[in-house]
Amino acid sequence: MLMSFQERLPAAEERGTVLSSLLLVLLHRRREQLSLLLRHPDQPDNSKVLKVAIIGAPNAGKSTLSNQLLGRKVFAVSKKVHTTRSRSLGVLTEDDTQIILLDTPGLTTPSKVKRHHLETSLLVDPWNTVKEADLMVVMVDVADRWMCNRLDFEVLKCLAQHPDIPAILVLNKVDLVKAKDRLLDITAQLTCGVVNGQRMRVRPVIKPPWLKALSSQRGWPHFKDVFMLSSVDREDVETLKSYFMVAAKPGSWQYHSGVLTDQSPEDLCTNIIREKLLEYLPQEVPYSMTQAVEFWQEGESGELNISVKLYATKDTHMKMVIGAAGQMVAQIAKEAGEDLSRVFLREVKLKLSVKLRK
Ligand SMILES: Nc1nc2c(ncn2[C@@H]2O[C@H](COP(=O)(O)OP(=O)(O)OP(=O)(O)O)[C@@H](O)[C@H]2O)c(=O)[nH]1
Ligand SMILES: [Mg+2]
Repeated sequence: MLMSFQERLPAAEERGTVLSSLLLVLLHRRREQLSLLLRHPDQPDNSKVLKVAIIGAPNAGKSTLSNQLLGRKVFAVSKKVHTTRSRSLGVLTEDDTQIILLDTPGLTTPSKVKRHHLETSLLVDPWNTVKEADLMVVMVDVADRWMCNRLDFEVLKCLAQHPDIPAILVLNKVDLVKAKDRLLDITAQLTCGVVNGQRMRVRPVIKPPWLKALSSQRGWPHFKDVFMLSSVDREDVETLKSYFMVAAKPGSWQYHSGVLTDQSPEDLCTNIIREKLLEYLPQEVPYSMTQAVEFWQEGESGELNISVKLYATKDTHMKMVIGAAGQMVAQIAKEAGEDLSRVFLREVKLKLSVKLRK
């Protein structure tokens, strides 16, 4: 089925984008997706590749950046922490170059793993997959006053454990910072004033003496480059994308150009629904919800009919998800369905039902 579809494609040069979009449409069965993931990469002779791991604190904007780089929303994004629960990858194939983006969950603590129902593997080795990367992107939310003045210990540990992998610093959400000169102070602190082996020529950051004592643990003096950007700004994202394209080295592609992500269609669906639950439900409520895909079928005119059951652990939570006269669950189904239509490039009719399961 995939083969005959590919043969009908009009122009070879459009393959990257067209194929990735269209083949994803067909990926409504895990078996088909696996066959695509396992298919031999269709690389040109002069193929180049770069595997980029994006790490950072929860909510830094890692998934937003990944989506923007891919040009499609394949990762869930929300204003709440721990939107991403497990590492997944996005594949950007353009011309002769393949960029593999590893979107990782934000670092966490044992108490949060329990509270937010996260995978415990995140604690053992939060960024296990980083070791496969050719480039590490450390992302920091500059609008978060608590997080932006020092690199998190887990981030520093990760950098120290992989000294041979080049790392760059990305200061994200610059649109939210009014006094732009603050960005230079933040850069000086997070890089210990050294970028690519060169001491930065910025005005010194004046720190109280007690802060100076901690200075050796605050930043990382081995970043190759620093980017200050807003993941929601197309132009900024293009600049970073060009940097990746230039950094790519001759090597074999890992995936067929039709692959956009390694998430299964079902996972894409439940992650997008989770995103809406995180956006709409208060505090800890969405973290305790679970989901089961009950029905997944292609209709006669090509539309996807999907039915998902949402399980709440408390009666009060269930009432919140349903909302007055069922308005909340209807809104979530509508928005998630619209997002999924954009992901699968076809109409998606999403039905959600809510059940209590203690
Ligand atoms: N204003 C602004 N908001 C941003 C920017 N980048 C991301 N955001 C917002 O920040 C929030 C968190 O974004 P995510 O992409 O989910 O962050 P994450 O790092 O993947 O978070 P986890 O998966 O929880 O670790 C969302 O509400 C985004 O819309 C940016 O450049 N500017
Ligand atoms: Mg994320």
